[in-house]
Amino acid sequence: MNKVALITGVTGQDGSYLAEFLLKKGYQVHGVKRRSSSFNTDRIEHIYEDPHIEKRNFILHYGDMTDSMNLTKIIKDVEPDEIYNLAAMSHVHVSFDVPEYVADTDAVGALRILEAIRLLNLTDKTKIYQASTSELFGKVQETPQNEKTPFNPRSPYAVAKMYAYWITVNYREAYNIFASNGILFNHESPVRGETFVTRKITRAASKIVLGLQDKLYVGNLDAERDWGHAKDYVKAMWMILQAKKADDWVVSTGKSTSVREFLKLAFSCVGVELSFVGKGINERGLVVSCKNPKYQLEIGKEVVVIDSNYFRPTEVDFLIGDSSKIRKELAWKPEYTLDQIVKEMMASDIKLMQKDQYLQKGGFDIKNYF
Ligand code: NAP
Ligand code: G4F
Repeated sequence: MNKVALITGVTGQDGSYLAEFLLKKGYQVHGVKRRSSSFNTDRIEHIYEDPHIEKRNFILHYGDMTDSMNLTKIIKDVEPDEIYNLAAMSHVHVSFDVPEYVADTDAVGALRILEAIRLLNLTDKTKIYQASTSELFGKVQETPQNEKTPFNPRSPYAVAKMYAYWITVNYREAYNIFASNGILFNHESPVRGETFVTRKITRAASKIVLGLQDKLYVGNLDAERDWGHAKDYVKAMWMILQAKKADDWVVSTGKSTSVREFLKLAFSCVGVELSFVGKGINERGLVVSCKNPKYQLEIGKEVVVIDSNYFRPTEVDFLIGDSSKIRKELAWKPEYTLDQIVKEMMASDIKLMQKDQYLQKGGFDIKNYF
């Protein structure tokens, strides 16, 4: 019998990579997606199976983390061996605008899943992975951060995720559920949400060199993150549920890079060297050289500017993870370097923007005609 997995947040960056990964391993994969007024399934189009196919391995269910009855019914119908709870309002800055919604989705949502497992008497059958985050460390108490580092959350998102973390530990201890937290540091990819800083940069750098955008407005250039690749991190999620016992695990690369450095890396992938001048809110990124004859960028052109609207009321300045536990006990290690991640993201966005450019010049997308 194939194992059965249920993924909440299957339409997101991680959900889509995880679904692909588990299908390759022979799982039957069920995904929860929310109803939206336009298609929200771009990231899973390549693995989508039409409901009319008789024996499907990839099945989608409408659902929402704020609806206990709906989640309980899905879990009752699917009886999964493994649940990956990835659904969340995952944008830290936006969480300051919608704090109550974030608490409902990210905190109580996790409780709803755990409680459904308990009420449906699936405690011995169903393992659960909770998508915890390095944002829990917030204003860090020690460096690097590991499983024992105290939490110090700095946003409504992180506070909600802290509840989800502890309720997962509590259900493990109280009801003996195989419930584990993956405390994942930032992970990126070509399908990263467009408003997270890495993707915002790779999209903008692509548009700027193609002449489709003048400049990029960003916030805190000094922030440093431990950036890995989503593909490596979904593998860790699966490994966490294959461990001998439920536990909590830090997943990270162990290297940290500033937003400023990430910007330089992204532009350098297309032959453009940037230099930063000025301080604080007046800092700017200028073109120093452009080695790629395909792109006509003026030397000295201002391409990065600070906009204080992108600063957060409380910031997480610096994160770097110590993932020795998962490396030692589960033999996980990241395959991708940051250079490879940036190159992959830039290549993908250049391709995407070239298509946009072609369409803007009056070309047509063959897909629209059929
Ligand atoms: P993402 O791309 O933002 O995806 C979030 C997913 O959750 C999407 O499928 C979204 O649906 C769904 N969702 C949001 N609100 C929902 C609701 N009320 N009911 C049902 N589904 C809902 O996030 P990600 O980067 O893949 O991250 C996956 C998980 O890991 C999240 O819980 C995130 O907080 C956590 N995490 C991420 C990172 C990272 O660096 N990526 C690091 C640590 C932890 P739509 O597609 O319809 O919006
Ligand atoms: O890319 P970000 O928005 O990611 P952030 O806040 O680190 O959160 C991501 O990683 C967490 C794991 O640690 C996840 F739990 C969470 O769900 C999400 O996936 O911002 C990264 C840094 C921040 O310090 C931010 O202030 O980049 C800085 N930044 C500077 N300018 C910007 C911008 N961030 C965004 N989104 N947009 C900017 O213009």
